[in-house]
Amino acid sequence: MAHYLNDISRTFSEYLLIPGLTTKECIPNQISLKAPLVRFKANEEPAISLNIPFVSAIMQSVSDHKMAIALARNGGLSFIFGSQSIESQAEMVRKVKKYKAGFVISDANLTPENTLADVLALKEKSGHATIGITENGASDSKLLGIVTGRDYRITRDSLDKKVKEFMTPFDKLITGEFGISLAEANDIIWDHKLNCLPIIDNNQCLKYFVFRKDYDSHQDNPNEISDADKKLLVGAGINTRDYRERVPQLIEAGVDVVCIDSSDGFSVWQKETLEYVKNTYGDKVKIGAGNVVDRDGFLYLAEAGADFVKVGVGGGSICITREQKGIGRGQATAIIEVAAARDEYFKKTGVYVPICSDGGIVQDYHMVLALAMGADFIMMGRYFARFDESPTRKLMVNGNYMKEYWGEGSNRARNWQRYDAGGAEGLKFEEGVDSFVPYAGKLKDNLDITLGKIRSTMSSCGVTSIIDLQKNGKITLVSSTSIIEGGAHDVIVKDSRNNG
Ligand code: RVP
Repeated sequence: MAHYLNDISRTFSEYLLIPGLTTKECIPNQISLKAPLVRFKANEEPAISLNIPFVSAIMQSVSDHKMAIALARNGGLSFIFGSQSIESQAEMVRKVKKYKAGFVISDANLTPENTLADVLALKEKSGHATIGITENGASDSKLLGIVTGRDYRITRDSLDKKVKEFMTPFDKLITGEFGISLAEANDIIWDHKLNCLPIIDNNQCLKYFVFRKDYDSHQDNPNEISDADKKLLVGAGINTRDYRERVPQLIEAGVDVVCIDSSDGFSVWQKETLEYVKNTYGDKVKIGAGNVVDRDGFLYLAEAGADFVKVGVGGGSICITREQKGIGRGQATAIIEVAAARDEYFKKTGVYVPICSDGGIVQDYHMVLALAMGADFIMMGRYFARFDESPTRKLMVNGNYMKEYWGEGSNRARNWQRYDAGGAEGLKFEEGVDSFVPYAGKLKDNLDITLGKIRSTMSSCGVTSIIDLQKNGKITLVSSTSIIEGGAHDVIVKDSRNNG
Protein backbone atom coordinates (compact mmCIF):
# COMPACT_ATOMS: atom_id res chain seq x y z
CA MET A 1 0.00 0.00 0.00
CA ALA A 2 1.22 3.51 -0.76
CA HIS A 3 2.13 5.78 2.16
CA TYR A 4 -0.41 8.41 3.06
CA LEU A 5 0.74 11.65 4.68
CA ASN A 6 -1.56 12.85 7.38
CA ASP A 7 -1.22 16.52 6.60
CA ILE A 8 -3.11 18.59 4.08
CA SER A 9 -1.09 20.36 1.40
CA ARG A 10 -1.54 24.01 2.25
CA THR A 11 -0.46 27.24 0.66
CA PHE A 12 0.31 30.73 1.92
CA SER A 13 -3.16 32.24 1.49
CA GLU A 14 -4.42 29.82 4.13
CA TYR A 15 -2.39 31.45 6.89
CA LEU A 16 -2.06 34.79 8.64
CA LEU A 17 0.40 36.23 11.14
CA ILE A 18 -0.74 37.26 14.60
CA PRO A 19 0.60 40.62 15.79
CA GLY A 20 3.19 40.50 18.60
CA LEU A 21 4.30 43.28 20.94
CA THR A 22 5.80 46.09 18.87
CA THR A 23 8.56 47.76 20.84
CA LYS A 24 10.62 50.82 19.96
CA GLU A 25 13.35 48.49 18.64
CA CYS A 26 11.19 47.05 15.90
CA ILE A 27 10.25 50.12 13.95
CA PRO A 28 10.43 49.39 10.21
CA ASN A 29 13.71 51.15 9.39
CA GLN A 30 15.54 49.18 12.08
CA ILE A 31 14.47 45.80 10.78
CA SER A 32 17.21 43.74 9.12
CA LEU A 33 16.30 41.59 6.12
CA LYS A 34 19.75 40.04 5.84
CA ALA A 35 19.67 36.35 4.91
CA PRO A 36 22.26 33.57 4.55
CA LEU A 37 22.59 32.23 1.00
CA VAL A 38 24.96 29.33 1.57
CA ARG A 39 25.70 26.75 4.25
CA PHE A 40 27.72 27.72 7.30
CA LYS A 41 28.85 26.20 10.58
CA ALA A 42 27.47 27.24 13.96
CA ASN A 43 29.24 30.42 15.17
CA GLU A 44 30.57 31.17 11.69
CA GLU A 45 29.30 33.64 9.12
CA PRO A 46 28.03 32.34 5.76
CA ALA A 47 30.44 33.01 2.87
CA ILE A 48 27.61 34.75 0.98
CA SER A 49 24.69 36.64 2.47
CA LEU A 50 21.88 38.58 0.85
CA ASN A 51 20.86 42.00 2.10
CA ILE A 52 17.27 41.33 1.10
CA PRO A 53 15.93 37.76 1.07
CA PHE A 54 15.07 37.66 -2.65
CA VAL A 55 16.53 35.84 -5.61
CA SER A 56 15.16 35.92 -9.15
CA ALA A 57 14.06 32.72 -10.86
CA ILE A 58 16.32 30.71 -13.17
CA MET A 59 14.19 31.52 -16.20
CA GLN A 60 14.62 32.91 -19.71
CA SER A 61 11.83 35.38 -19.09
CA VAL A 62 13.23 36.61 -15.77
CA SER A 63 16.98 36.49 -15.15
CA ASP A 64 19.50 37.85 -17.62
CA HIS A 65 22.43 40.17 -16.89
CA LYS A 66 20.24 43.27 -16.64
CA MET A 67 18.01 41.75 -14.00
CA ALA A 68 21.11 40.44 -12.21
CA ILE A 69 22.68 43.90 -12.09
CA ALA A 70 19.49 45.60 -10.92
CA LEU A 71 18.78 43.02 -8.23
CA ALA A 72 22.33 42.82 -6.86
CA ARG A 73 22.40 46.61 -6.67
CA ASN A 74 19.32 46.35 -4.48
CA GLY A 75 20.61 43.62 -2.19
CA GLY A 76 19.28 40.42 -3.81
CA LEU A 77 20.71 38.00 -6.36
CA SER A 78 19.77 36.64 -9.77
CA PHE A 79 20.45 33.18 -11.09
CA ILE A 80 21.01 33.68 -14.80
CA PHE A 81 19.00 31.16 -16.79
CA GLY A 82 20.77 28.01 -17.87
CA SER A 83 18.54 27.12 -20.82
CA GLN A 84 20.93 28.77 -23.26
CA SER A 85 24.35 27.95 -24.65
CA ILE A 86 27.19 27.83 -22.16
CA GLU A 87 28.93 30.65 -24.03
CA SER A 88 25.99 33.05 -23.91
CA GLN A 89 25.28 32.29 -20.26
CA ALA A 90 28.95 32.85 -19.37
CA GLU A 91 28.86 36.12 -21.34
CA MET A 92 25.90 37.31 -19.25
CA VAL A 93 27.79 36.45 -16.07
CA ARG A 94 30.79 38.38 -17.40
CA LYS A 95 28.61 41.43 -18.07
CA VAL A 96 27.45 41.46 -14.46
CA LYS A 97 30.97 41.05 -13.10
CA LYS A 98 32.22 43.83 -15.39
CA TYR A 99 29.44 46.17 -14.38
CA LYS A 100 30.54 49.46 -12.93
CA ALA A 101 27.90 51.81 -11.56
CA GLY A 102 27.12 54.43 -14.17
CA PHE A 103 29.15 52.68 -16.89
CA VAL A 104 26.74 51.06 -19.32
CA ILE A 105 27.72 48.45 -21.89
CA SER A 106 25.99 49.59 -25.07
CA ASP A 107 23.41 47.08 -26.18
CA ALA A 108 22.20 49.07 -29.18
CA ASN A 109 24.90 49.13 -31.85
CA LEU A 110 25.07 49.26 -35.64
CA THR A 111 27.69 49.72 -38.35
CA PRO A 112 28.10 52.74 -40.68
CA GLU A 113 26.67 50.63 -43.50
CA ASN A 114 23.30 50.20 -41.77
CA THR A 115 20.40 52.49 -42.68
CA LEU A 116 18.08 54.92 -40.96
CA ALA A 117 15.44 52.19 -41.09
CA ASP A 118 17.78 49.96 -39.05
CA VAL A 119 18.30 52.78 -36.54
CA LEU A 120 14.57 53.24 -36.07
CA ALA A 121 13.98 49.49 -35.74
CA LEU A 122 16.75 49.13 -33.17
CA LYS A 123 15.50 52.14 -31.24
CA GLU A 124 12.05 50.59 -31.09
CA LYS A 125 13.36 47.18 -30.09
CA SER A 126 15.92 48.27 -27.49
CA GLY A 127 14.18 51.38 -26.20
CA HIS A 128 17.52 53.26 -26.44
CA ALA A 129 17.90 56.59 -28.17
CA THR A 130 21.72 56.46 -28.27
CA ILE A 131 23.20 53.99 -30.72
CA GLY A 132 26.88 53.12 -30.85
CA ILE A 133 28.26 52.91 -34.38
CA THR A 134 31.10 50.46 -34.40
CA GLU A 135 33.26 48.75 -37.01
CA ASN A 136 31.38 45.45 -36.90
CA GLY A 137 28.29 46.43 -34.93
CA ALA A 138 29.46 44.73 -31.72
CA SER A 139 29.36 46.54 -28.38
CA ASP A 140 33.13 46.32 -27.97
CA SER A 141 34.50 46.91 -31.47
CA LYS A 142 36.13 50.07 -32.83
CA LEU A 143 33.95 53.13 -32.22
CA LEU A 144 33.30 55.06 -35.45
CA GLY A 145 30.51 57.37 -34.30
CA ILE A 146 27.21 57.60 -32.48
CA VAL A 147 23.64 58.25 -33.56
CA THR A 148 21.07 60.01 -31.41
CA GLY A 149 17.72 61.62 -32.22
CA ARG A 150 19.60 64.83 -33.08
CA ASP A 151 21.33 63.22 -36.07
CA TYR A 152 18.32 62.59 -38.30
CA ARG A 153 14.89 63.92 -39.15
CA ILE A 154 12.35 61.23 -39.94
CA THR A 155 10.26 63.72 -41.91
CA ARG A 156 13.15 64.68 -44.23
CA ASP A 157 15.59 61.77 -44.35
CA SER A 158 14.89 58.73 -46.45
CA LEU A 159 14.79 55.43 -44.64
CA ASP A 160 17.55 53.93 -46.77
CA LYS A 161 20.00 56.70 -45.91
CA LYS A 162 23.22 55.11 -44.67
CA VAL A 163 24.25 55.64 -41.06
CA LYS A 164 27.69 56.87 -42.19
CA GLU A 165 25.99 59.84 -43.90
CA PHE A 166 24.29 61.18 -40.76
CA MET A 167 26.05 59.77 -37.67
CA THR A 168 28.15 62.04 -35.49
CA PRO A 169 31.57 60.73 -36.53
CA PHE A 170 34.30 59.75 -34.12
CA ASP A 171 36.45 62.85 -34.75
CA LYS A 172 33.56 65.08 -33.59
CA LEU A 173 32.95 63.06 -30.41
CA ILE A 174 34.22 63.86 -26.94
CA THR A 175 35.27 60.56 -25.36
CA GLY A 176 36.60 59.37 -22.02
CA GLU A 177 39.50 57.00 -21.51
CA PHE A 178 38.85 53.51 -20.22
CA GLY A 179 39.75 53.46 -16.53
CA ILE A 180 38.48 56.92 -15.55
CA SER A 181 36.23 57.17 -12.52
CA LEU A 182 32.54 57.98 -12.65
CA ALA A 183 33.21 61.38 -11.08
CA GLU A 184 35.79 62.16 -13.82
CA ALA A 185 33.36 61.02 -16.52
CA ASN A 186 30.70 63.26 -15.09
CA ASP A 187 33.04 66.25 -15.02
CA ILE A 188 33.62 65.76 -18.76
CA ILE A 189 29.86 65.47 -19.31
CA TRP A 190 29.25 68.71 -17.45
CA ASP A 191 32.19 70.61 -18.96
CA HIS A 192 31.10 69.79 -22.52
CA LYS A 193 27.34 69.84 -21.92
CA LEU A 194 26.98 66.26 -23.17
CA ASN A 195 24.15 63.83 -22.67
CA CYS A 196 26.33 60.80 -23.21
CA LEU A 197 30.06 60.12 -22.97
CA PRO A 198 31.52 57.10 -24.83
CA ILE A 199 34.39 55.47 -22.96
CA ILE A 200 37.03 53.93 -25.23
CA ASP A 201 40.24 51.97 -24.76
CA ASN A 202 43.67 52.53 -26.36
CA ASN A 203 42.49 50.89 -29.59
CA GLN A 204 39.44 53.17 -29.87
CA CYS A 205 37.19 50.24 -29.00
CA LEU A 206 33.93 51.11 -27.26
CA LYS A 207 33.81 49.97 -23.64
CA TYR A 208 30.89 51.87 -22.10
CA PHE A 209 28.58 54.82 -22.31
CA VAL A 210 28.14 57.13 -19.33
CA PHE A 211 24.84 59.00 -19.41
CA ARG A 212 24.19 62.34 -17.73
CA LYS A 213 20.79 61.17 -16.45
CA ASP A 214 22.24 58.14 -14.67
CA TYR A 215 24.51 60.02 -12.34
CA ASP A 216 22.03 60.75 -9.59
CA SER A 217 20.46 57.32 -9.61
CA HIS A 218 23.83 55.73 -8.96
CA GLN A 219 24.44 57.58 -5.74
CA ASP A 220 22.51 55.57 -3.20
CA ASN A 221 22.45 51.81 -3.19
CA PRO A 222 23.22 50.96 0.40
CA ASN A 223 22.01 47.39 0.01
CA GLU A 224 24.21 46.45 -2.95
CA ILE A 225 25.87 43.03 -2.63
CA SER A 226 29.36 42.68 -4.01
CA ASP A 227 32.52 40.57 -3.73
CA ALA A 228 35.90 41.51 -2.27
CA ASP A 229 36.73 43.41 -5.50
CA LYS A 230 33.50 45.39 -5.24
CA LYS A 231 32.02 43.54 -8.22
CA LEU A 232 28.34 42.66 -8.04
CA LEU A 233 27.45 39.10 -7.03
CA VAL A 234 25.76 36.88 -9.56
CA GLY A 235 24.43 33.32 -9.71
CA ALA A 236 23.70 30.96 -12.60
CA GLY A 237 21.51 27.94 -13.21
CA ILE A 238 23.06 24.64 -14.27
CA ASN A 239 21.65 21.23 -15.17
CA THR A 240 22.59 17.64 -14.45
CA ARG A 241 23.63 16.89 -18.05
CA ASP A 242 26.36 19.30 -19.18
CA TYR A 243 27.70 20.48 -15.81
CA ARG A 244 31.22 19.20 -16.54
CA GLU A 245 31.48 21.74 -19.36
CA ARG A 246 29.16 24.46 -18.03
CA VAL A 247 30.43 24.89 -14.48
CA PRO A 248 34.10 25.51 -15.41
CA GLN A 249 33.12 28.16 -17.96
CA LEU A 250 30.79 29.90 -15.54
CA ILE A 251 33.54 29.94 -12.94
CA GLU A 252 35.96 31.32 -15.47
CA ALA A 253 33.41 34.08 -16.19
CA GLY A 254 33.35 34.93 -12.48
CA VAL A 255 30.09 33.41 -11.24
CA ASP A 256 29.70 33.51 -7.45
CA VAL A 257 27.23 30.68 -6.97
CA VAL A 258 25.51 28.12 -9.17
CA CYS A 259 22.26 26.28 -8.66
CA ILE A 260 21.07 23.01 -10.14
CA ASP A 261 17.75 23.84 -11.76
CA SER A 262 15.20 21.09 -11.80
CA SER A 263 11.49 20.72 -11.20
CA ASP A 264 12.25 17.56 -9.21
CA GLY A 265 15.61 17.66 -7.47
CA PHE A 266 15.31 14.52 -5.36
CA SER A 267 17.42 12.53 -7.79
CA VAL A 268 20.66 10.67 -8.05
CA TRP A 269 21.70 13.02 -10.89
CA GLN A 270 21.68 15.95 -8.50
CA LYS A 271 23.82 13.99 -6.06
CA GLU A 272 26.32 13.23 -8.83
CA THR A 273 26.41 16.87 -9.91
CA LEU A 274 26.96 18.06 -6.33
CA GLU A 275 29.71 15.49 -5.83
CA TYR A 276 31.43 16.49 -9.06
CA VAL A 277 31.46 20.18 -8.07
CA LYS A 278 32.58 19.54 -4.51
CA ASN A 279 35.25 17.00 -5.51
CA THR A 280 36.58 19.28 -8.22
CA TYR A 281 36.47 22.65 -6.48
CA GLY A 282 36.12 21.84 -2.79
CA ASP A 283 34.41 24.59 -0.87
CA LYS A 284 35.46 27.32 -3.29
CA VAL A 285 32.44 26.88 -5.52
CA LYS A 286 29.04 27.35 -3.94
CA ILE A 287 26.20 25.27 -5.33
CA GLY A 288 22.50 25.07 -4.53
CA ALA A 289 20.22 22.17 -5.43
CA GLY A 290 16.53 21.31 -5.64
CA ASN A 291 13.64 21.41 -5.85
CA VAL A 292 12.32 19.22 -3.07
CA VAL A 293 9.19 19.35 -0.92
CA ASP A 294 9.89 17.11 2.05
CA ARG A 295 12.34 16.09 4.74
CA ASP A 296 13.76 13.16 2.78
CA GLY A 297 14.49 15.30 -0.27
CA PHE A 298 16.17 17.98 1.83
CA LEU A 299 18.35 15.57 3.79
CA TYR A 300 19.43 13.79 0.61
CA LEU A 301 20.68 17.00 -1.00
CA ALA A 302 22.14 18.46 2.20
CA GLU A 303 24.12 15.27 2.78
CA ALA A 304 25.28 15.31 -0.84
CA GLY A 305 26.85 18.73 -0.20
CA ALA A 306 24.27 21.29 -1.37
CA ASP A 307 25.06 24.80 -0.10
CA PHE A 308 21.36 25.62 -0.09
CA VAL A 309 18.24 23.70 -1.01
CA LYS A 310 15.34 25.01 -3.05
CA VAL A 311 11.82 24.04 -2.04
CA GLY A 312 8.71 23.90 -4.22
CA VAL A 313 7.14 21.64 -6.80
CA GLY A 314 4.24 22.81 -8.91
CA GLY A 315 3.46 26.09 -7.13
CA GLY A 316 4.92 28.46 -9.76
CA SER A 317 2.44 30.82 -11.40
CA ILE A 318 3.23 29.46 -14.88
CA CYS A 319 3.66 25.87 -13.71
CA ILE A 320 1.26 23.06 -14.60
CA THR A 321 3.38 20.19 -13.26
CA ARG A 322 0.73 19.23 -10.72
CA GLU A 323 -1.90 18.97 -13.44
CA GLN A 324 0.37 17.17 -15.85
CA LYS A 325 2.15 14.75 -13.53
CA GLY A 326 0.17 14.77 -10.32
CA ILE A 327 3.25 15.55 -8.23
CA GLY A 328 3.84 18.48 -5.91
CA ARG A 329 2.87 19.87 -2.55
CA GLY A 330 1.25 23.03 -1.21
CA GLN A 331 4.10 25.50 -0.84
CA ALA A 332 3.43 26.39 2.79
CA THR A 333 3.31 22.76 3.90
CA ALA A 334 6.50 22.01 1.96
CA ILE A 335 8.38 24.92 3.58
CA ILE A 336 7.20 24.03 7.09
CA GLU A 337 8.40 20.42 6.76
CA VAL A 338 11.70 21.24 5.06
CA ALA A 339 12.47 24.00 7.58
CA ALA A 340 12.04 21.47 10.38
CA ALA A 341 14.42 19.10 8.56
CA ARG A 342 16.98 21.90 8.15
CA ASP A 343 16.82 22.65 11.89
CA GLU A 344 17.15 18.95 12.69
CA TYR A 345 20.18 18.70 10.37
CA PHE A 346 21.72 21.77 12.02
CA LYS A 347 21.25 20.31 15.49
CA LYS A 348 22.81 17.03 14.45
CA THR A 349 25.73 18.31 12.38
CA GLY A 350 26.28 21.93 13.42
CA VAL A 351 25.89 22.89 9.76
CA TYR A 352 23.12 25.24 8.70
CA VAL A 353 21.90 24.69 5.13
CA PRO A 354 19.64 27.58 4.08
CA ILE A 355 16.39 26.83 2.29
CA CYS A 356 14.79 28.85 -0.49
CA SER A 357 11.04 29.00 -1.02
CA ASP A 358 10.65 28.84 -4.80
CA GLY A 359 7.44 29.80 -6.58
CA GLY A 360 3.86 30.60 -5.70
CA ILE A 361 4.31 34.05 -4.16
CA VAL A 362 1.31 36.13 -5.17
CA GLN A 363 0.87 38.75 -2.45
CA ASP A 364 3.65 40.59 -0.68
CA TYR A 365 2.47 39.18 2.64
CA HIS A 366 3.11 35.67 1.30
CA MET A 367 6.80 36.58 1.43
CA VAL A 368 6.65 37.29 5.16
CA LEU A 369 4.73 34.07 5.71
CA ALA A 370 7.32 32.08 3.75
CA LEU A 371 10.09 33.60 5.88
CA ALA A 372 8.17 33.08 9.12
CA MET A 373 7.56 29.44 8.19
CA GLY A 374 11.31 28.97 7.91
CA ALA A 375 12.44 29.97 4.42
CA ASP A 376 15.79 31.77 4.54
CA PHE A 377 15.15 33.45 1.23
CA ILE A 378 12.62 33.44 -1.59
CA MET A 379 12.89 32.81 -5.33
CA MET A 380 10.38 34.58 -7.54
CA GLY A 381 9.63 34.59 -11.24
CA ARG A 382 6.31 36.33 -11.83
CA TYR A 383 7.17 39.10 -9.38
CA PHE A 384 10.35 40.08 -11.25
CA ALA A 385 9.04 39.37 -14.76
CA ARG A 386 6.77 42.44 -14.46
CA PHE A 387 9.65 44.92 -14.30
CA ASP A 388 11.55 46.92 -16.90
CA GLU A 389 14.69 44.94 -16.10
CA SER A 390 13.30 41.53 -17.11
CA PRO A 391 14.43 40.37 -20.57
CA THR A 392 11.02 40.08 -22.20
CA ARG A 393 8.95 42.33 -24.44
CA LYS A 394 6.55 44.92 -23.09
CA LEU A 395 3.32 44.87 -25.09
CA MET A 396 -0.03 46.62 -25.08
CA VAL A 397 -2.77 44.03 -24.50
CA ASN A 398 -6.39 45.19 -24.35
CA GLY A 399 -5.32 48.71 -23.47
CA ASN A 400 -2.88 47.72 -20.70
CA TYR A 401 0.86 47.27 -20.79
CA MET A 402 1.94 43.70 -20.19
CA LYS A 403 5.25 41.84 -20.06
CA GLU A 404 5.64 38.37 -21.44
CA TYR A 405 6.34 35.60 -18.95
CA TRP A 406 6.79 31.96 -19.89
CA GLY A 407 7.71 28.84 -17.94
CA GLU A 408 10.90 26.88 -18.46
CA GLY A 409 8.73 23.83 -19.11
CA SER A 410 6.75 25.52 -21.86
CA ASN A 411 7.31 24.79 -25.53
CA ARG A 412 8.65 28.29 -25.86
CA ALA A 413 11.56 27.74 -23.45
CA ARG A 414 12.10 24.08 -24.29
CA ASN A 415 14.26 23.64 -21.20
CA TRP A 416 14.03 19.87 -21.24
CA GLN A 417 17.04 19.50 -18.94
CA ARG A 418 14.97 20.99 -16.12
CA TYR A 419 12.47 18.16 -16.52
CA ASP A 420 14.97 15.46 -17.38
CA ALA A 421 14.19 12.10 -15.85
CA GLY A 422 16.94 10.26 -17.68
CA GLY A 423 16.59 8.58 -21.06
CA ALA A 424 16.32 10.38 -24.38
CA GLU A 425 16.90 14.12 -24.64
CA GLY A 426 13.98 16.47 -25.27
CA LEU A 427 10.80 17.89 -23.77
CA LYS A 428 8.16 15.18 -23.82
CA PHE A 429 5.20 17.25 -22.71
CA GLU A 430 4.68 20.78 -21.46
CA GLU A 431 4.88 21.54 -17.74
CA GLY A 432 4.59 25.30 -18.12
CA VAL A 433 2.58 27.94 -19.91
CA ASP A 434 3.36 31.07 -21.93
CA SER A 435 1.63 34.11 -20.43
CA PHE A 436 1.41 37.86 -19.84
CA VAL A 437 1.86 39.63 -16.53
CA PRO A 438 0.87 43.25 -15.88
CA TYR A 439 3.78 45.60 -16.49
CA ALA A 440 4.81 47.23 -13.22
CA GLY A 441 7.67 49.65 -14.02
CA LYS A 442 11.10 49.77 -12.42
CA LEU A 443 12.38 47.05 -10.12
CA LYS A 444 13.60 49.47 -7.47
CA ASP A 445 10.30 51.33 -7.18
CA ASN A 446 8.37 48.09 -6.68
CA LEU A 447 10.96 46.61 -4.37
CA ASP A 448 10.83 49.67 -2.13
CA ILE A 449 7.08 49.20 -1.68
CA THR A 450 7.35 45.43 -1.12
CA LEU A 451 10.18 45.77 1.38
CA GLY A 452 8.28 48.54 3.13
CA LYS A 453 5.32 46.20 3.54
CA ILE A 454 7.49 43.35 4.79
CA ARG A 455 9.15 45.58 7.37
CA SER A 456 5.79 46.91 8.43
CA THR A 457 4.44 43.37 8.93
CA MET A 458 7.55 42.37 10.88
CA SER A 459 7.18 45.46 13.00
CA SER A 460 3.59 44.43 13.79
CA CYS A 461 4.87 40.99 14.70
CA GLY A 462 7.32 42.63 17.09
CA VAL A 463 10.46 41.22 15.44
CA THR A 464 13.63 42.85 14.14
CA SER A 465 15.14 40.20 11.87
CA ILE A 466 14.22 37.13 9.85
CA ILE A 467 15.61 34.80 12.52
CA ASP A 468 13.59 36.64 15.13
CA LEU A 469 10.49 36.22 12.93
CA GLN A 470 11.15 32.49 12.55
CA LYS A 471 11.61 32.04 16.30
CA ASN A 472 8.88 34.31 17.59
CA GLY A 473 6.36 34.78 14.79
CA LYS A 474 2.87 33.45 15.49
CA ILE A 475 1.00 31.94 12.58
CA THR A 476 -2.63 30.91 12.35
CA LEU A 477 -4.61 28.91 9.82
CA VAL A 478 -7.59 30.75 8.39
CA SER A 479 -10.98 29.36 7.52
CA SER A 480 -12.39 30.07 4.08
CA THR A 481 -15.06 32.23 5.67
CA SER A 482 -12.52 34.35 7.49
CA ILE A 483 -10.61 34.92 4.23
CA ILE A 484 -13.67 36.85 3.03
CA GLU A 485 -13.48 38.94 6.18
CA GLY A 486 -9.89 39.89 5.24
CA GLY A 487 -10.85 41.83 2.10
CA ALA A 488 -13.20 44.76 1.77
CA HIS A 489 -16.66 43.32 2.39
CA ASP A 490 -20.24 44.41 2.77
CA VAL A 491 -19.48 47.77 1.21
CA ILE A 492 -19.59 48.98 -2.38
CA VAL A 493 -15.98 49.78 -3.24
CA LYS A 494 -15.72 53.06 -5.16
CA ASP A 495 -12.44 52.45 -6.95
CA SER A 496 -11.65 48.85 -7.76
CA ARG A 497 -7.94 49.70 -8.22
CA ASN A 498 -7.61 50.03 -4.44
CA ASN A 499 -9.07 46.63 -3.96
CA GLY A 500 -5.88 44.60 -4.51
P1 RVP B 1 6.46 32.17 -9.68
O1 RVP B 1 7.31 33.10 -8.85
O2 RVP B 1 5.22 31.76 -8.98
O3 RVP B 1 6.19 32.73 -11.04
O4 RVP B 1 7.29 30.82 -9.86
C1 RVP B 1 8.58 30.78 -10.40
C2 RVP B 1 9.11 29.37 -10.27
O5 RVP B 1 8.33 28.48 -11.06
C3 RVP B 1 10.52 29.18 -10.80
O6 RVP B 1 11.52 29.61 -9.93
C4 RVP B 1 10.55 27.68 -11.03
O7 RVP B 1 10.82 26.96 -9.86
C5 RVP B 1 9.13 27.37 -11.45
N1 RVP B 1 8.99 27.20 -12.90
C6 RVP B 1 9.69 27.77 -13.91
N2 RVP B 1 9.21 27.31 -15.07
C7 RVP B 1 8.23 26.47 -14.74
C8 RVP B 1 7.40 25.69 -15.66
O8 RVP B 1 7.44 25.88 -16.86
N3 RVP B 1 6.63 24.79 -15.12
N4 RVP B 1 8.10 26.42 -13.42
